[in-house]
Amino acid sequence: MRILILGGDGYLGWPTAMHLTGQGHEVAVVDNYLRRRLCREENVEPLFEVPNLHERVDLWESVSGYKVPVFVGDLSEWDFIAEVFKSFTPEGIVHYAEQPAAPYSMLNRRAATLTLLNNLTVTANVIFAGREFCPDAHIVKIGTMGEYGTPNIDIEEGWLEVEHKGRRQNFLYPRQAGSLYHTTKIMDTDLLWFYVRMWGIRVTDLMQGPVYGLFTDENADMEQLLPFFNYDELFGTVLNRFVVQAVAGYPLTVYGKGEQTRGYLNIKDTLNCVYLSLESPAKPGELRIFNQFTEIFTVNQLAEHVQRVGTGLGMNVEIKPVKNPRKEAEEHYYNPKHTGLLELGLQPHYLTDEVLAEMMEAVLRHKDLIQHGHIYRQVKWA
Ligand code: USQ
Repeated sequence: MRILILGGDGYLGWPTAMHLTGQGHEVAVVDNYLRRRLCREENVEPLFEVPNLHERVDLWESVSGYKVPVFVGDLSEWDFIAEVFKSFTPEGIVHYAEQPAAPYSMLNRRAATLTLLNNLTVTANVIFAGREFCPDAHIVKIGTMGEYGTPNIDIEEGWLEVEHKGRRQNFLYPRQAGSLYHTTKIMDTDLLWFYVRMWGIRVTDLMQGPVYGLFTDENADMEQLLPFFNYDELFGTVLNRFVVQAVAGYPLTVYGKGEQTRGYLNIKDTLNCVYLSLESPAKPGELRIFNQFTEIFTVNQLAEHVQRVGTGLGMNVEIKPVKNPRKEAEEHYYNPKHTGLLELGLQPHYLTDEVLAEMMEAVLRHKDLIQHGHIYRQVKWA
């Protein structure tokens, strides 16, 4: 299959490109280096330097033999996206091309506007370019479990059947996000759902939980092929942050009560979920939604697990609850369904002591680069 990866430079985009070529697909990547630019502007560079896309593609070709064409440009510009879609004519489109960080979206007005404009304009352009140049292409969009928020009822997989005054109708499951970033993902889903109904496009929307990890089957032997690894408050996700904090001897930053509960997954499972979705695409006129995570943890459980494994490796790991910079429920009900991807064949990689130890050992090799000042800067959400 010809697969176009939008956001192919990112934490998930680049590993996905390698994984899909390894599965025999023809892959091209597109990126405008927005994530790199924002990290530089906010002085929160990832743990180690990562080669640019052209360099990564050359390295990957040298070890695998696969050639991945690169398009560098801004997908919110119509002329650019039209050119890319016209020349590559994808059958599958993996859409990661968004400002991906909730804390960044809450930083200030400029960051909020950038997140809104980028995420919505790119999603709209993907829909329009798909319609014009490859109307049968299947769009696999990365959404987020954060679209649902933390309601006091079970979270279904995308849809909820509502009975009202004796009549029934299936609706998108009610959404109420906790950050502007998550709100743009709700708006993306609404846009996609509108054009699924209007034009019969085919879409899989993956409601993903926080991802952790560095290693995939494709990069394990070559450090230069590793993805970005952010550990700062703006772009780092919680488990990656805790691993770096443990290695740095920085007390683990549990926000508030630490009973915030989310569904997590290993980066290897993200790649498989995208692969499985592409292999059995949504039908024309279908918005298919999967909840994409494999295990549920509280922040306290993650911190205790990191502390136990770190201590076993001879580290001195303290847990120190800090004032929560976010506005979120710190104790809540959480019971989301997640059977769709398992039914498609997902075989989860769970968070074992070995997985955590492997991450800690990798971070240990870069310990000197950890900037303590990047870890907790208290971007207030409200
Ligand atoms: N948290 C801490 N301490 C920290 C960092 C985070 O207690 O040092 C807490 C947060 O308050 C939150 C939970 O850990 O309750 C998860 O935070 P996170 O930063 O790992 O995840 P989040 O900001 O929600 O966003 C991440 C990704 C985003 C994805 C989302 C899935 O950046 O792209 O959409 O995870 S979800 O959280 O399910 O919405």
